[in-house]
Amino acid sequence: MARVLKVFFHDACFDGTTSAALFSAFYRGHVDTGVDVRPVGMVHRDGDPFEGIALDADDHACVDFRFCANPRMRWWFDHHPTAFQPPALRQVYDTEQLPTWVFDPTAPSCAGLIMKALERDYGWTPSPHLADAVRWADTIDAAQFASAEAAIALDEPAQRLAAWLAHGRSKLDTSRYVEYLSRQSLAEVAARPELAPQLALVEAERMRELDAVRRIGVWHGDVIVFDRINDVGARSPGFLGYVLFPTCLYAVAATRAADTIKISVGVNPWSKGTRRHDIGDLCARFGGGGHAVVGGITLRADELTRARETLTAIVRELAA
Ligand SMILES: [Mn+2]
Repeated sequence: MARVLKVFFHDACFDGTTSAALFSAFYRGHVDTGVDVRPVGMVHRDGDPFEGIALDADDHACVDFRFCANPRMRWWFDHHPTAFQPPALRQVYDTEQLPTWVFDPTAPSCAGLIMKALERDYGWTPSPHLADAVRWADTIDAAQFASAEAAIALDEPAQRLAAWLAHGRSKLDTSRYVEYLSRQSLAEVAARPELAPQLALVEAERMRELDAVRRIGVWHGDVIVFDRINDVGARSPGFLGYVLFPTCLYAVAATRAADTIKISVGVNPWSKGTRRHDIGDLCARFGGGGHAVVGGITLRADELTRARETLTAIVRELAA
């Protein structure tokens, strides 16, 4: 029987899935060629996101997602400043100093952090197609685009796949996507029959979405707010918000899916204004997390009142 590796990754995220694909390829290439890799998508939520998650494989890794103090989580890589929740978990990381736990909040992407760490510690370098995906993870996760228009372009396979991931497909889909990406280039994965039709839909939806987002934006000072809580299944506008409302400093979106309500907060990367808040800290105070310039809070779908209060409180703080 093949040994099983579970790789927990930040779901619905280009960096998270690229990190998982990269680590899977490393494990197959360097640790155990016959390993059976099972990618598991994770979402940020209030409390311990690992509660009820079985660490029942032969080996476990967690990438681009919160620190898990369970010693069975042998591998951990992250770059989120809010990785340690509660913050006391930082002591476990500092005390144990496992060489297989790597944290660098200054890394633009987790995939980039993993690539550097694996080369430094194991002399392992990825295939060119994975190195290319890692470069895209750096660009996309750190929003290093020249303009909001460039950020929402769908010309490159990486950008079409990132848009598809942001649309929040099922966990089964992202797990399979990670498996594909660990073996094929972004262009090859995007052309797969399981994915190509979905990517075409993403492009068609883009035009309709621009119209919808233009209609629902509401200003609070220099904060643009997209409240889509009553429109179940509607998505966070992401960079579309900055294309349509280029003078905003902050964008806040509230969205609801079948089982979750999500509040996303971002600083306009192309704003001439000066950021007044640490978004990750702000979101962490409401049970979420993130980076200095982007973060979010995920609540259960039945926490409607709490979601509304959280949205109001966050907008008030940002606009003040
Ligand atoms: Mn990331």
